[in-house]
Amino acid sequence: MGSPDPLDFYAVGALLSDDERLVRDTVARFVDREVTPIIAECFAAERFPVELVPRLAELGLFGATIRGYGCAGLGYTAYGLICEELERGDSSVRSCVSVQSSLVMGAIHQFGSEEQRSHWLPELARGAKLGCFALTESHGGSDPARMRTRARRHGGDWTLDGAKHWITNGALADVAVVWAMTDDGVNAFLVERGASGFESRVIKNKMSLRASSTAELAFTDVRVPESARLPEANGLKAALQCLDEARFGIAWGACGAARDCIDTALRYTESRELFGRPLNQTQLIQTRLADAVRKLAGAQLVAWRLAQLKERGAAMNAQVSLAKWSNVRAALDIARDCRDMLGAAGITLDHSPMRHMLNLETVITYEGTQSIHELIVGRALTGQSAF
Ligand code: TGC
Ligand code: FAD
Repeated sequence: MGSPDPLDFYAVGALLSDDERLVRDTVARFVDREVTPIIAECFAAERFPVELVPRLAELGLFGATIRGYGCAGLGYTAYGLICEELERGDSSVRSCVSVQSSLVMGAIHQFGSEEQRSHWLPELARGAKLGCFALTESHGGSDPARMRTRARRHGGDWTLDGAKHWITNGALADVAVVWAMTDDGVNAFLVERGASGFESRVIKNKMSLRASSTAELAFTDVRVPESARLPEANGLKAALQCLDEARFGIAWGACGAARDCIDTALRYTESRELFGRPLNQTQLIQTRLADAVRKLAGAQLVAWRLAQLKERGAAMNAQVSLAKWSNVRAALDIARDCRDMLGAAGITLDHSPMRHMLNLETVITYEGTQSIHELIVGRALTGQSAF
């Protein structure tokens, strides 16, 4: 009979196509060889490993679900697997791919003109350019509808004034997708690095996602042409549609972080001897491991099913929200318990669970906090908006 794989208890891997397995194994090899060996040091040094960007591009991981424009044209399950394997390495690497793919390339692909698509997408796909997605403002990220960044029309041009906060890759990006209020509601603008009046400042001393670069952006009378406005991004709905894509990737990514934590705890408790026997022969450790695997297995099945719905264009916003919040919550709880099973050793960067745990504190906050997703699900259950 044998035993199920602890890291894939219900054999989700067996549901994958040969192509999907190839994607998963290729990204897994990349993570084992190029991310895992350097990531603790990057986390300690608060350094985003920019040297990985060309490799991520070579592997076709930027804009992977987009067809044409030099992108891989993969399905949603493959995109999910990419996110899962990358986040097994570190949430910061998955974050970079989520922002570039779902938020920047996704926005340009879905809401841009053909000229904007042909200009930007191939460059972003081959990693020659990096992008960022600037929606959040310091006075209230959960409520972007009340944004204060303003775009005013002057003949054929626009001027942007305002500030954005907590922007992944904000100080590294060649182009920012900036969401701003106009007289006709929310619009999105492509603002290039170096534009006069556009400044960025890296946010230091983060205790989470330290291997990711996060910045504040300031816009003072930044002049951009009408051709920099995404013509189809009319209203906050467009930004929220981009977020749905990224939230989907996070639901998968969380499974990767959780897998790495459980894998570490399984190996550690096997070799650690206490009270004359290996730790993994104690009842308490076994029930804790079983509980971690229960949470992971549920998260994996939700992620897999959500991908099936997305492939058919049938995934609803509330389903994405439940998956994002529930899977990240599961991964965070798993990471904390695995950290504890390693005792004091678990608080060091020699082992991954605490790094994942700290990262997941950001992951449960960005792209909509747990409370926001609970309220989105609550609205779907009752038909009443509590916002
Ligand atoms: P609301 O009235 O609910 O909606 C406005 C319009 O948008 C539509 N809509 C959606 N469309 C697509 N997908 C969704 N998930 C949608 N949710 C709503 C809605 O139907 C409506 O359309 P219409 O036609 O009627 O105009 O808007 P609201 O102002 O009440 O806000 C709703 C709320 C709170 C759910 C929304 O503001 C929200 O999701 N807040 C959380 C903000 C957030 O997630 N920010 C993320 C910033 S980006 C980021 O964190 C990147 S991290 C990247 C990384 O490093 O990985
Ligand atoms: P707030 O909105 O101030 O929320 C504070 C608390 O209030 C939370 O617990 C929240 O759940 C709770 N709350 C809010 N509303 C309600 C309510 N109605 N009822 C009950 N409780 C409520 N943003 C971008 O635009 N682009 C990025 O690339 C990006 N990258 C990020 C990277 C990092 C490392 C981090 C930490 C954040 C990033 N963000 C980004 C911002 C992120 O999306 C916001 O932090 C998030 O949306 C929450 O906003 P806030 O931090 O202002 O918290």
